[in-house]
Amino acid sequence: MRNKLGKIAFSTAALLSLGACQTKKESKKEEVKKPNVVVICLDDLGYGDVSAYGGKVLKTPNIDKLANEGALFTDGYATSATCTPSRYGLLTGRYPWRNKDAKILPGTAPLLIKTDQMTMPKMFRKNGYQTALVGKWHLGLGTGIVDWNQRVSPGPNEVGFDYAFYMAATADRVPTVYLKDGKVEGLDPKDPIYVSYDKNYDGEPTGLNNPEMLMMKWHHGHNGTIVNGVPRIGFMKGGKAARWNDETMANVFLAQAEDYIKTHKNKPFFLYYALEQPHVPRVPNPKFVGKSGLGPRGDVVLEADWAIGQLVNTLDKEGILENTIIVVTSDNGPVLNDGYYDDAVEKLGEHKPWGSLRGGKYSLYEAGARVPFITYWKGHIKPVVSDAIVCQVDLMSSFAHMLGSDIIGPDSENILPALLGESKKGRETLITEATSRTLLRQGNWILIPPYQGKAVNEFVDIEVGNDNDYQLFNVKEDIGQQHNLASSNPEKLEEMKKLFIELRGEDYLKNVEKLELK
Ligand code: NG6
Ligand code: CA
Repeated sequence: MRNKLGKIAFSTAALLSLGACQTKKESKKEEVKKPNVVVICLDDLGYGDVSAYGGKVLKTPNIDKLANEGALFTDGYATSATCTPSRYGLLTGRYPWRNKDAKILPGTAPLLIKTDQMTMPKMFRKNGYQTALVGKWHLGLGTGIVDWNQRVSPGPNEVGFDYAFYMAATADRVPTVYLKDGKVEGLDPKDPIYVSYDKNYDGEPTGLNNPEMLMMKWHHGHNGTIVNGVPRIGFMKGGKAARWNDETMANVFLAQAEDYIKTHKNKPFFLYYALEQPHVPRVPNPKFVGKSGLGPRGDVVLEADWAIGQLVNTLDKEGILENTIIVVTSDNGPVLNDGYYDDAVEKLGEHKPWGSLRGGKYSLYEAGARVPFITYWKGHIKPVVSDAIVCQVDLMSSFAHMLGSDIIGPDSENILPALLGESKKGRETLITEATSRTLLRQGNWILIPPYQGKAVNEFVDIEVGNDNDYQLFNVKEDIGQQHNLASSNPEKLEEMKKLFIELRGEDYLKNVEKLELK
C-alpha cells in the first residue's frame, strides 16, 4: 500500500512537470486514491454487544455486515476505559495519560485539545480533505467561563473540523442542546440559556427535589436538572426551545451525517460520526422500544446498528461506498447500571456486553478498553479476522501514511497494513488507562501495576482492577484474565516492569502504590 500510494504522490508531481502528457482520465484516477474516511465511534458499546464478536442474544446485522466483509479485530483498543481520554487519544494520536486533564469532563470544561496541537482532522485537512464531526464531543469547549448564548469557542472547529454538529459532553450532562459550529442550535434569544455544575438555579426542578416529575429514576449521580423527564448531571436554565429530544437523537445525528455525505461527496472527506448509544440515559426512538427484549440498553444498540446501516446505504446510493474506508469502534467498554434505573441489569438475560472479557467501563481489565474494532473498505479490504493489536490512537499516523503525509501523532504508530487487513502485525506495546491508572500490553501479555482502592466499583458493579499486587496475564491463553501469573512467572513480570518503566518512567511505578485513586 505504501508503495502504491507513495507512487501516487510522486506521479502527482510528475503530472505537474509532464503537463500535457497525462490524459484527463488518468489524472482523475489520481483523485480517487484519496478515499473518504468515516470513523464511527459508539459510546460504551461492549466487545460482546456486536454479534460478529460472538454474541448470540443481541443481533447487530449492520455492524456485522461490515465486520464480515471487512477486517474484524479481536485485539482492538481504545486508549482508555472512559470517554474523554479515549476520544482525546483517537483525535490527537497522543496517549491521554500524557495530559493530566484528560478525565471525564463536565459540560462546562474548557477545550482539552490545544488549538496548536496536531489532530487527525487537521492532518486530513492538510491533505486536501473536508472534515466533519457529527455526534458526541466531550472534549471541552471554550477557555473557562462559557457564555452559551454566544458562539462557543475554541471547540471542534478550532482543532480541525470544518463542520461540527454535536452535543457538548454526554447525553446525561447539561447542556442538553445541540451545537452547530459553536452555536446552540435553535436557541431563542428571548430565552437565554445558563449552565452550571455548582449550583441549581432558583425555582428550577431537579431530580433530587422533584422525583414526581421523573420519567426515569436516578440510581447514583444524575439528580440535577430534569430534561424530558430525565434527571441530568449539572444544572441548566432557559434555552427551552433548543433542548434536544432524546427519542430523536439518533435520527438527528444520522440526518446530519447523511446530509454531510451528500453535499460533500465530490471531494474527499473525513467524517467522525460519534453516536451516543448505548450511553445513559437510554431513550430509544419509539420504533425501537421493546425490539431487543433486553430493555432500553438493548433497544438503543439496535437503534445504533440501524443508523450505521442507513449511513452505509447512503454511501452506497451516493456511489462512493467503494471509495470510503469505514472504521467502527467504541470509546470504551460496557456498563449496565451507569446511574439510572433502566432495566439494563434486570432484562439482561443471557446477553454478555463484555463478551468473554473481564471488567467493563472504568476497568483496567480487558473489557475496559478492548472494544469492537472493524475496518471496511468495499473492494479493497478482504474479509479477515485479525488478532493484530490495533488502537484508535494509531488511526492518525496510519491514515497520514496512506496519504503520503509524514505527519505523525506522538504515540500513534503507522499500522496501515494491519488496519487494511493485509498484515497481522500491529503494535508491539500499548499503554491504555482507566480513570488515570495505566497498564501495559506487550505481545500476548498484560501487566497491571498495583493500585489502591476498591476492587469493585459497587455503584456500577464492575471489577475495576485495583489490587495490592502486580497482576500479570497472558491474554492469548487466558482472555478472561482469570489467572494472575505474577508469582508463577517472575521473569516475565520483571521484563514487563522494566518495559513499563521505560515507557512510563520510573517515578510512576515507584509512586503507583501510593496513588489514591477513585
Ligand atoms: C460518570 C457518570 C456516568 C457517565 C460517565 C461518563 C455519575 C455517577 N456517573 O461520572 O453516568 O456519565 O461519567 O461516561 O455521574 S463516558 O462514557 O462519557 O466516559
Ligand atoms: Ca463512553
